[in-house]
Amino acid sequence: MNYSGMNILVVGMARTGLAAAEFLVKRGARVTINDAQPASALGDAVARAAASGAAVVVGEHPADLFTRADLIVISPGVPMSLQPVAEARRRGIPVVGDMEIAFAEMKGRICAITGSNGKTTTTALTGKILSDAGLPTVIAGNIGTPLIAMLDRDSAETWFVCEMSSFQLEATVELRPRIASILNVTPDHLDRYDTFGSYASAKRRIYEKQTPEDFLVLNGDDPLLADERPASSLYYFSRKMEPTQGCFLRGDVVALSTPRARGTLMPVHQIPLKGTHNVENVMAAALMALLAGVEMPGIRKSIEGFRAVSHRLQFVAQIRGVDFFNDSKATNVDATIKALESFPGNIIVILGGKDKGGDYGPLAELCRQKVKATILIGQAADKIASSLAGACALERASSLEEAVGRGFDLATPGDTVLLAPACASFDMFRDFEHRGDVFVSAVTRLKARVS
Ligand code: UMA
Repeated sequence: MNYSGMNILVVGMARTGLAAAEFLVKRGARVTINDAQPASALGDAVARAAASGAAVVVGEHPADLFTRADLIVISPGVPMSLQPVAEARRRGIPVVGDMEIAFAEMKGRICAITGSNGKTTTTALTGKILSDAGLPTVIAGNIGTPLIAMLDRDSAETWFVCEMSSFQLEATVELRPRIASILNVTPDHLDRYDTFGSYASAKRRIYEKQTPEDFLVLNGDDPLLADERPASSLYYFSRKMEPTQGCFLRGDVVALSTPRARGTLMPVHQIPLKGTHNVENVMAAALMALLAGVEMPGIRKSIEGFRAVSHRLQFVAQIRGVDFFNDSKATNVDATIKALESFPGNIIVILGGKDKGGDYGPLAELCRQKVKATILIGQAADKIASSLAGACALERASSLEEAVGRGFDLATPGDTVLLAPACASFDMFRDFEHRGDVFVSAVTRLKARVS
């Protein structure tokens, strides 16, 4: 694509916007980067944007900036429904995300992973298997690094293992992953989508441009994914059935049935990650790695050497017999259900944060069975309290640090204090990583104090 002389507006001045602006300026475009926040709230971003050679407009989204652009590059955190974006689209101005620009430029191949939960772990694991096997591998996307920032490592042999959120997928047009996977689709981000159906449709974009030479890996146990009809070659992973082509559980072993490999991959107990949802993540990663050309022994060895990604059911410390786990990435109800299911019982769970329009009711039965007490934080506390009334003891804390201390007071040896909030973090923290870091520091300080 020739961007030379094009008038391009980049919306959002954080990781994605800055990387996109730098990339497009280097290719000769006339770039304006725009953010709703004032310069005082944007820190170093303004200086970095200015240094890239882009014109910088902050503090508002002026309508004419959008309608004068030849192309708009939107950051994932900026909704397509934002009025000036919607108006530009109505006038036929293309609006795309950084992944679309990166894809158009790329010589290598994309292995794209989406889903409501498990994407980061599966992306990190798939990337590790490919890279351990000696394939040139880049891990990027929603996991933290914009794809467009990684093109300096592009070659015809490169695999870009890319975590893709629904926000990123809805801003794609021609993006065509060589391998794509949808891990699961459960309610999330209902503050940004009108309906669950429109959220699910965004996820499906991951395979809509695929052709028969591409591969799609789906969760065979997810009823929402039962009737997909891709043009690409379809593989399933499942804990409940044996697909004719895919990865599945046979007794307590993970097994494969594909044209390239058939038989036992590994016993489940050798998977070094907690929770049945992680067995699914491992199955998806194993299939994708196989499709990328890695052999079974290499896949097994890489899985055995894999450790939990930070903020995903991450063991933090044991204090006087009480285990502390950080699952700050449990930003929706389904992720919290999976976290609770990973422990036998005696859990003190910290829930709450910024509500995303979901229903907390599905947590009640698990709380009744496994949870000794729930400590509520953040804006969603009242809504969660009314959904969980009668299911378990409910307490409130005004900060995460206070919740950690209260959790420890309520616990006896053998219990687990689990941060798995079922909410976004933005009411009290910068993002879920910041929330997890605050939790880890509070636990570390508590440990130093009591030991
Ligand atoms: N902004 C506006 N106008 C708006 C909304 C936001 O100007 O109407 C500005 C904000 O003021 C801010 C900037 O946009 O300065 C933020 O943009 P961004 O949220 O897209 O931030 P990035 O740093 O570019 O991060 C994005 C992803 N963020 C989101 O999807 C919210 C990161 O995913 C991703 O790692 C990164 O691109 C690189 O690909 C984070 C995330 O929370 C981890 N993802 C959600 C999730 O996992 O649930 C989808």
